[in-house]
Amino acid sequence: MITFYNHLHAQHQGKFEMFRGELVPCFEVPARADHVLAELQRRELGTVLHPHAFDDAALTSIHSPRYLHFLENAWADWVALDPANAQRDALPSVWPIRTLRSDIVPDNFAARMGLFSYDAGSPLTAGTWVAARAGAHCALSAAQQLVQGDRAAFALSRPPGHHAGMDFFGGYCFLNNAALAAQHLRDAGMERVAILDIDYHHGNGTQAIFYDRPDVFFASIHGDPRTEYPFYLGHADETGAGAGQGANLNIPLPRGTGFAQWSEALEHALQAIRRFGAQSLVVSLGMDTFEGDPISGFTLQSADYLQVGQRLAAAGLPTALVFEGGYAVAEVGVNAVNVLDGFIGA
Ligand code: OKP
Ligand code: ZN
Repeated sequence: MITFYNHLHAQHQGKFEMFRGELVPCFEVPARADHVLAELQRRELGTVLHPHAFDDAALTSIHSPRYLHFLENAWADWVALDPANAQRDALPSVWPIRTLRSDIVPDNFAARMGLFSYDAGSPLTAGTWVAARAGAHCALSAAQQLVQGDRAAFALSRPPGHHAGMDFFGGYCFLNNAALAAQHLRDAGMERVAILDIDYHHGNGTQAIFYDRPDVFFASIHGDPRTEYPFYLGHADETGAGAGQGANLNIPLPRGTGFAQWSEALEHALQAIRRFGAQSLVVSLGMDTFEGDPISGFTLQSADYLQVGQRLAAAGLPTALVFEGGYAVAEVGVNAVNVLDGFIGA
């Protein structure tokens, strides 16, 4: 299995995120991807390649032009406010919630940050655009590999993507890598594509992007949004809208859920994907279902991920695996590579 990796991911390196009224060190750090890379190389699990080149137009298949324009220029705009800003990350602090207008892009930078985001946990840094774009290219490259006939490919990208919507960032995510991969498969002629999101957190961005579409099935297994981030989406009654009715499946599970219950949910989701008749599969591969994850609540063990990989492979579809969360930094390499190992061995 080919892995696409670009060292530019490390250009996105947030310092602090807002948590319980305090700025705390970011959980989403460059070392996460580097541990996965090191473990891949240690086990000699396939080739690691630099992603193919894509032009920025590839990003507009999912994201709005005004959002991409904002993201590309955000750091320069932030530093233009005050040269001292070069030493600190940008965080939003005001948002156009219900009754406020989101159709006018404000001239004020802080107001623009709020228009295009939904939380204060996702610092925008000097290298965010460069890193996120390189990550998106990894996901597009993995999808392209399936188009060329490969059974599977892995996008080892960060920052993650599944919380990013058509025109907003949040939850450490800026560009929706899994959505871009799925759309690339559609554009290459695969008529029905499925996305399976097994990150601990609901992939609200991905769901929203495809919610009214019948051609991309979205299934997600995640911590119940009544208590878990991102809180405002991911309930079981969200089944799609309009032409997309029936093409969205949410399986929320309570904090404390272990592998036995979780893997039943996985079988349920894979069955739904089979019934949908998907021709290829994109997996939002979050490793924060691990028992030792510092911000999550499931209790999967490292060895369980071998089985996860086997079950994903058993679906029998060309599969692009896209790295998402996983914040137990010391273990994230072993856990992610166990999924790949299980997949390859199946
Ligand atoms: C991104 B991905 C922790 C609060 C939670 C947002 C979590 C985003 C997870 N202090 N902040 O789905 O792994
Ligand atoms: Zn997550």
